[in-house]
Amino acid sequence: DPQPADSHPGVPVVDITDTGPGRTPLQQVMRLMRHHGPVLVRRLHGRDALFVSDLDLVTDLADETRFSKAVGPALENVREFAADGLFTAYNDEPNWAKAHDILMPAFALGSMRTYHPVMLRVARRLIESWDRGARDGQHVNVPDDMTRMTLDTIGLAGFGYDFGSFRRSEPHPFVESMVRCLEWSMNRLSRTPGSDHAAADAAFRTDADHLARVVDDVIAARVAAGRGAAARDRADDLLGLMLTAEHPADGTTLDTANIRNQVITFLIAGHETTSGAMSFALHYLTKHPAVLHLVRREVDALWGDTADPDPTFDEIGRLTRTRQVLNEALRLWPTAAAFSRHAREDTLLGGRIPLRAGQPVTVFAPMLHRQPVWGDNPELFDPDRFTAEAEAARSPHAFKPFGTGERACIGRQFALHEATMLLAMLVHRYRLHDHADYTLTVKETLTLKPDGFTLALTPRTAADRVHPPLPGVLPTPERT
Ligand code: FDE
Repeated sequence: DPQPADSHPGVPVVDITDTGPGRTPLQQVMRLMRHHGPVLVRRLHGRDALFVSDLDLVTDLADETRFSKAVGPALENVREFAADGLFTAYNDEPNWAKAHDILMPAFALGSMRTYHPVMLRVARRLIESWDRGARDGQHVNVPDDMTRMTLDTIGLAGFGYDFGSFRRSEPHPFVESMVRCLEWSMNRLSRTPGSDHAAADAAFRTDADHLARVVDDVIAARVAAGRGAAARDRADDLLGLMLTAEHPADGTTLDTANIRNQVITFLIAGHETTSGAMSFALHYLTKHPAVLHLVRREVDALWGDTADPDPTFDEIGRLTRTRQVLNEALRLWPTAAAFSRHAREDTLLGGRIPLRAGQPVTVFAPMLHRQPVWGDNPELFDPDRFTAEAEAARSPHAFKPFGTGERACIGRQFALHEATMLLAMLVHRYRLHDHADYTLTVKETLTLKPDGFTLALTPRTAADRVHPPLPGVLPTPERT
């Protein structure tokens, strides 16, 4: 349980009990930090939480010899439906190391080659649906469609299961249940002690049971496909590994209950965060024509006039600009905004803040990503912050959208490959019209996404794809 705040001399204590955290608790912390600075204790109903975004403190917390992941209060709530899945497992829970070791190879960079065709197939579903929107003059709902795409991708790539999200006019029921479970996890943090939440808890149980049922279907579909050749071919996807791979240490496989928790975990972790990141990136592209122009140059250089390019795995690795746009979107809005750490032994954080062993500290990425290390205009969207030179000159701890250390995001390469490819394909194919002059409003359901962001689309033409030479670049001399 939390330390009384007055044991942190010099750290401001902000009591939010009167207003509560509201529907946007993360953006509230951003406001509090803008006012009180990058280290603060937020007090709610007498419960204290220490938030930090100071670079030297985050650097200290990344020291794995002194600190490790804490399953903070928010993740404790997520544990109610993801239990000992990778994201929510305690460090010393045997299933964490076991599942981590078994699944790691499936997330190594080389494995992305295997997922590439599936990612491309799902990207084309989105494009088919956006083509229809463009033809009929309909707006597309960006975050909703990104979520369709990422759910289908993780379902097919990870588990050989097709959610068929683009065939539905409403989100897949799994998504609706999942979003309500995440909302319940978030809202449960701000409950007034003694108030009655029986109805909310019962609704949560229904949703959590629904998630478990869908996942049991996913697993059953694979087990039924059973011993056939098709199943053998897919034995190296996530589900195949979980059902068959033996842990090198003791030769055992994961138990059924844990496999269910892992599938729920991957379906959640693998799609909400990634779809939010792509949505923010598209938002910034529509607002920054000069940046959009540079991304167009990059994709046109690769795919030129081909109306339906066939992106290869290696081409995605060459989309430097596109990747920088994504990183810059994740800087301003890290869709998994916070993660928690705790000290292994009693210690002084950053040499100045006393911490007891096990006491949680929350690293708050949205404000870490706006610290002075980012220059004097951190609100400005500028992908040049992620050129190789700029990155080399900056501390690696200044940018933490994927967490840190051994509990950092296992899906990072997966998410980046999927998102970079889709963004590039969209920029190559469409003119993006900010028809509603959209003003960014960020919706929170533990993760972040732009609320109500829609675009109008028209196809780009061959003429759109002809670029004059870059200023300062001499034309190639004519061969004689
Ligand atoms: C993880 C993660 C993290 C960390 C958390 C803590 O520390 O608590 C973070 C921050 C993240 N993650 C983020 C993110 C973002 C994005 C876009 C993503 N993410 C994506 C993805 C995809 C997939 C599949 C995933 N993801 C997954 C995952 C997992 C499983 C985990 C756990 C790990 C361990 O082991 O712990 C994570 N992720 Fe992420």
